[in-house]
Amino acid sequence: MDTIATLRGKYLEQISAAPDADALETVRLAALGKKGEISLKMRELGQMSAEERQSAGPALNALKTEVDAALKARKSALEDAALDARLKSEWLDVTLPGRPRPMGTIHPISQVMDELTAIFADMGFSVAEGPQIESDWYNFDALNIAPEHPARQEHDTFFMHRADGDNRPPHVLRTHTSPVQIRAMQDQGAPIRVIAPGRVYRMDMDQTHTPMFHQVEGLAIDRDISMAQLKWTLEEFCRAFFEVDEVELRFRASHFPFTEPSAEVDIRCSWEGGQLKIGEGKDWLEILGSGMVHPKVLQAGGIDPNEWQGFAFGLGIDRIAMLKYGIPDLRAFFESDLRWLRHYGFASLDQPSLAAGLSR
Ligand code: 2NM
Repeated sequence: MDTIATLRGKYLEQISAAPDADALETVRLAALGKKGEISLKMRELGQMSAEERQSAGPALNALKTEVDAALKARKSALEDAALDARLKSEWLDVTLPGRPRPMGTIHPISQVMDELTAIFADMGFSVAEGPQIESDWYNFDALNIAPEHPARQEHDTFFMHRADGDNRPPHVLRTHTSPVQIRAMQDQGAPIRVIAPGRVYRMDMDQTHTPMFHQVEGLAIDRDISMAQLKWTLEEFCRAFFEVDEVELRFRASHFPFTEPSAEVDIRCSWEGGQLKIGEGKDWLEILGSGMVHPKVLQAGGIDPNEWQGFAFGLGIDRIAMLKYGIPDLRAFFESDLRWLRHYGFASLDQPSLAAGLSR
């Protein structure tokens, strides 16, 4: 049997040489485990004479305490070393620049729609939406567009296919957002103030026309609404949209089936060096159509024309987007060319609000 001094030397050396927690545990079991060498020695105390026990007891106890302490110290030294190693291998340089990620942009048409909506919302208009495939009643009849009107002929409007023998009137791709206004009148009644922005379709394709384009129409019905309020509303809109202090509008008599009287509206501008300036100059730019809603159209919307009257207007979103942001070619709007979208697109976190100012 080893002496206490031998045991002490052996285990303290094994403890300090243990390379990791597993090895250290093996040493602990060999020394202090249930069948460990020191534990067995302590059990032998019972068979000793009182004299022997008096010298061996305290010595063994001291040995046990010392080995125990050495195990604990080694354990914490190994843990410290492991943590140091992790910190060395897992460090992170938080000063490195971020990796750039490709970012999408807001399409100019979406941007302009959001701008329009913010401006008209501020004037008390809500937004209405409706189907892009319409019955010909909502798209034409309700708007006082007679069956013989050129817009109802095959070459202007996209008609949906009907099965042979199905003689119901055809559905069409809406040619304007006016059917949304009819639906809004039917749903909400009078008084009403709505705008209807969205896609419309006409069979037209050249330098300045695409078969799908975007329109916003406005409608305000009340007991005593006149062209005076129409004029103020449109001036206020143009001032906010083009971000100029003064605008001048010119109303030219015109004709639409759904309004009476009707007016086309021009805005004063100048073109100098290819640069458009709104609100000053000698030129006029046609920007929208408008008028007082025809009594038959009010009737189609379920509103009594003897009690109510109001104005309506319509303008092309694509065109005013081109004017405001200097975009030269209409067709590029719908080509999904990423270079074009990055150039003319808007940052997604830079959305229009009247408080922030409308432009970037
Ligand atoms: C325009 C010109 C004039 C218009 C009419 C209506 C409705 F449904 F309320 F009668 N909405 N929009 C209208 C009037 C549209 O676009 C050039």
